[in-house]
Amino acid sequence: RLAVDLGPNLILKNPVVTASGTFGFGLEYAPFGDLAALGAVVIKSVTRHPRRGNPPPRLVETPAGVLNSIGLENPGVEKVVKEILPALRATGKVTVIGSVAGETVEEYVEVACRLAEAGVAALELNLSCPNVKAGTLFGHDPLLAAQVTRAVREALGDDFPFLVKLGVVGNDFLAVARAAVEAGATGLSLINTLPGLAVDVKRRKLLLGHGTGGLSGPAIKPVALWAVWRAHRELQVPIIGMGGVVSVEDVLAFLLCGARAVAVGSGTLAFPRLAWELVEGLEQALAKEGVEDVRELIGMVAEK
Ligand code: RRO
Repeated sequence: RLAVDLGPNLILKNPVVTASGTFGFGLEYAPFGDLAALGAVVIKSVTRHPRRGNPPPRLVETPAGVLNSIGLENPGVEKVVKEILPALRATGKVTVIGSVAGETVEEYVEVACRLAEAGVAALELNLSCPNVKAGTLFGHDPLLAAQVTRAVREALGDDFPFLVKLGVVGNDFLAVARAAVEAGATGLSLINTLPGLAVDVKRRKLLLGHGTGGLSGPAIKPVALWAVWRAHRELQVPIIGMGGVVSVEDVLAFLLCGARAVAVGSGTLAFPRLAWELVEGLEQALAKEGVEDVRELIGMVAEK
């Protein structure tokens, strides 16, 4: 009843996945539930070399949601392939989606190939990190998005599934998405965090150590639903939808707008068991409404 198809060679047992970043490399959450029971675990974005990330503070809670400025902290692809992915696999039959970041086309290609060789089920190309230099370079320009996507597609061969992750501020996201799909991306992940900041009024100073950050949580949910709905209508490709998901109702809203999978992000920071509860809650909601197959709901929102 819950299985969804997220592109060539990529069937998920259910549509609930974790958003890159907020779930670390998955291992941090293994004490809270069986990672293999989730649709997939999307790991933190990985670069060629280790990165220390931005200065603290790197997280600020606001009533609208969480601001982060992690700055792409990660241990580098070598350690991820040699230590982290084997450890994740040792916990069970987890569907792992690797997330790739970089500053150049060559870096994206190298990291993508290393993760693919290490056996991840699919990849997400993160073209939209708001917190590092060049983080959004490729995601703000259809030509650059096409260039990096084509290079990764050629390196991975024809059948390997990979999605491109985009933000929706500072770009014409549909034009970028279309260019990426035409260049070989099999799907989209929508949306990354929105640019934002918080002010320490007493000290007349920006609160985050990096100054600016990326906003996630309830404030961005309507924006994310809009982006998923638009991309589904225009491009008809598999989409992982995310932004402010905390309830089964939110999961259903994203599915109805055209997402084939739905990611939980900052919601899991406050409530680590959220992803598992959503899988169970979704199963119960479908049974209650007599929906035989979750795929019946995808993109079925009426416009009036
Ligand atoms: O690491 C981060 O600061 C970060 C990344 Br790579 C991203 O894609 N989105 C985000 O909100 N933070």
